[in-house]
Amino acid sequence: MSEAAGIRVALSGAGGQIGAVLRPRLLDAGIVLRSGGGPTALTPLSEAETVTTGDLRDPEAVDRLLEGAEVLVHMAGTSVERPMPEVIENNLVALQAVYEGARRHAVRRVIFASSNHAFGMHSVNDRLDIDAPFRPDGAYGLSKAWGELMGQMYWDRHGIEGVAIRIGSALPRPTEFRHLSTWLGHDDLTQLVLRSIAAPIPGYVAVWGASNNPRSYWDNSAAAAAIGYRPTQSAEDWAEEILGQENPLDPVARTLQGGSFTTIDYTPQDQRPGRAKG
Ligand code: 15L
Repeated sequence: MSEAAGIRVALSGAGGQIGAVLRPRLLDAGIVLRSGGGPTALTPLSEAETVTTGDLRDPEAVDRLLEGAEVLVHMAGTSVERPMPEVIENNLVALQAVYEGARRHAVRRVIFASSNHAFGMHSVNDRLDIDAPFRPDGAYGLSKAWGELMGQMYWDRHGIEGVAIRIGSALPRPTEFRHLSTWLGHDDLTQLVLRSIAAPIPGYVAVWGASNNPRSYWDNSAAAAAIGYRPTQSAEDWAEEILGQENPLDPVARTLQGGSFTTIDYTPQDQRPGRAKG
């Protein structure tokens, strides 16, 4: 059991990759869980879990998910680079529907799955603190920047508390060179979400979603301390193995924090307006 025990939490995106990791772990922590699986019909994992389905652009689906919830953990949406119209529907239109639902149901706090890709065009040589400027690496990253600002706005205008978790690479283990900087282990992910649910916060806060990686691109000291997040996992435990492998990224993607996302539909330097064509 944890300090989050007994809190009524709605989890959107419960049928997704991160949702699947979180469901049993939030239940183990004593949370009373309502899991929204989008189009996927989920089977409750225990008596402490109820399940819903539906497209979150539909206010009735949002109502089913948020009925009785104190906190929403919003993991639903497009989670990879996709064409802008699709990202707008799933990550902007649906997010606003969810926040409006949070107002209707007097949800106290929304935990938003932001992403490192809202900052992906920063150089790998930069170490970003929590106030670093957004530099999205595509439509997906841009939607996460918008989502963070939406969280800030719903706190400022409507008093809904917010935590934006800028998720790095949430994987069972790091498998490639970039992950030595971006990995978020599942134990740390769970701790981060539980702290985001239960910690007292001053309204709206952002935090980097990363483990305790010595090669991290992000300085999480202040933000993590603010919610009492103390990561216990480190990508460095796999460094020897990973450094012996080839880096799968192309030469440009290796230089930018967002990795492979940064060179999707990318204009090379020598083809940009005003640049000499080589
Ligand atoms: C993300 O935000 C994505 O959802 C995930 O698929 C990974 O690409 C991850 O970031 C990452 O940067 O490794």
